[in-house]
Amino acid sequence: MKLFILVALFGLSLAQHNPHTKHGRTAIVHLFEWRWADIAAECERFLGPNGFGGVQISPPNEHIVLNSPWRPWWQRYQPIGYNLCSRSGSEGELRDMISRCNNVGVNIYVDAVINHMCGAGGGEGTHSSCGSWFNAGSRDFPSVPFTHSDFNDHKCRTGSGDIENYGDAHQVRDCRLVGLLDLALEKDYVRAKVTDFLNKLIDVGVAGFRVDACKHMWPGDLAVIYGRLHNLTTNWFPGGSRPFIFQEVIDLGGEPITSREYVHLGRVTEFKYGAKLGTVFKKWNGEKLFYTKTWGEGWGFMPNGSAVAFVDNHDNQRGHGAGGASIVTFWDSRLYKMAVGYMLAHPYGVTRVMSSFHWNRHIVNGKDQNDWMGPPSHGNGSTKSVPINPDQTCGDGWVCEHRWRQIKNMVIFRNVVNGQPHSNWWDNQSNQVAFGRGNRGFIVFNNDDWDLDVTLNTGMPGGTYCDVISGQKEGNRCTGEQINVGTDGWADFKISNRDEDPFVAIHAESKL
Ligand SMILES: *[C@@H]1O[C@H](CO)[C@@H](O)[C@H](O)[C@H]1NC(C)=O
Ligand SMILES: *[C@@H]1O[C@H](CO)[C@@H](O)[C@H](O)[C@H]1NC(C)=O
Ligand SMILES: *[C@@H]1O[C@H](CO)[C@@H](O)[C@H](O)[C@H]1NC(C)=O
Ligand SMILES: CC(=O)N[C@H]1CO[C@H](CO)[C@@H](O)[C@@H]1O
Repeated sequence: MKLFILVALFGLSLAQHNPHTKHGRTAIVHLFEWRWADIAAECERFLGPNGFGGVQISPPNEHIVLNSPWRPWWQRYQPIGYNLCSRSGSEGELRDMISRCNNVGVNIYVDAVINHMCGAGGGEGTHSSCGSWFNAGSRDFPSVPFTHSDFNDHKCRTGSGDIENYGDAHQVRDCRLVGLLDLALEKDYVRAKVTDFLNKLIDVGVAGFRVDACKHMWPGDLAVIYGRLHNLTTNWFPGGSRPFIFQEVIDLGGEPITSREYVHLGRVTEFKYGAKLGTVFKKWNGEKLFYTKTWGEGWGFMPNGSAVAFVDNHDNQRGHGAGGASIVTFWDSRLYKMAVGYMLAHPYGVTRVMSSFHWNRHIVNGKDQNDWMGPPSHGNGSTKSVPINPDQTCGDGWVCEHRWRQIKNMVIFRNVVNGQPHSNWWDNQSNQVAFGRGNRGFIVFNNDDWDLDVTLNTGMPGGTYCDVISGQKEGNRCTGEQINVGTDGWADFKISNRDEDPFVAIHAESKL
């Protein structure tokens, strides 16, 4: 009987590891701070047609609105309540986006901020995205409603009421994260309010949640909340589908709280992945690309079935969160394309691609003075929409890494090779490596300071393939370099270290 219950619980939570992507799609994109109307259009015109499996959206619920600094991106990580009007648009626009994306096979994952409300110094008034009144000082949020007894102030044992020591798991979970009012998630009332909010989104059609700040919540409280979530709506998902849960737990080692405490509840964001991959591509600490022969669990990452992998996220691309200067971002576009290409070619984890906005980066003594800057906005503070240029790039300060040819084509590569093993590894004991995915795809990197000129076993059927990095297959022609694979599967590769993109990738659907 006990064994039966254990098996049932295990099965239930494992279900929360499944992203429910459709049509064999394998990558998620974070459209950071995009407006709902733009995401809906992007699903239809770009993400669906190019095989993206889903979008992580910015928090959709009511948040604080700040003037100083002016409308920072992090105001959306300061909830005022669970009404669904935000900087990205109204509830109507949110609902319209969710159904239009679902209709083209692109899932929506909501960034769920449930650890806390706004900062203790958030003041009193109606400076919130739906205009609800609140008083941070007296812990009063009538639009939920939450009052002072719904917060952990009495439970925290530090002098300041904030987390002072990350070595103390009780502080990390019971005190305020950088002053943010910490919700008492052990209270049934608070759990019910949070669950109602998440269930409303599930019923509208979202496929799951990126759960913010999980390190700061007790796994037992999260287990209860997740356990009360509805199944996904059968309008778009098979009956009995559990929401996909991926939890933000920053664990680079050295702290008492580890990602292991959360992996049974859902997937967890693997922060070691981008920190290490950045170090390797930057060749810091004597790292070489050939050491990645054992990439994945062999590098001490969490089990494959538990991980969400990413090169950078909205925090660590601007020095917040974890990973520091080793993180590669769009600011180092040449290395970034290679690192994202490597991630998408490699079988580890559910992969998430970042899509950013530009800001006026201004680094003084290693710290970006403008790390707070919000998305491209009009003078009245409203977020600009994303214009698409004739060459398919984005305008008005939206970077749209996911539209870069090399990254978009590697998302397609990952779908084409899905389920195939990591195979035919080659390296030069330095920074030139190659590997395949069964007989469906092959990729070669030259991150050395000299040319690569080698003949390699690709494991692919003979024929002429179009390199999807220097170009792509359009109709029956190739806009980039062509690679001839012999009937024995071997092919010559030449990659100059001075190439704009010193890597080459071919796959079954890029065959001419
Ligand atoms: C989800 O679906 C499963 C399988 O159909 C069912 O047993 C379970 O009760 C459902 N859960 C909820 C919360 O509806
Ligand atoms: C790891 O998980 C991914 C995604 O769930 C899967 O496609 C892949 O085959 C797995 N890789 C390995 C090495 O088991
Ligand atoms: C803000 O300004 C933009 C551009 O002028 C305009 O389209 C938008 O409606 C304005 N929003 C509000 C809330 O006034
Ligand atoms: C250590 C090293 O650099 N080994 C080889 C790397 O690859 C090139 C050819 O691509 C060789 O010439 C190097 O000897």
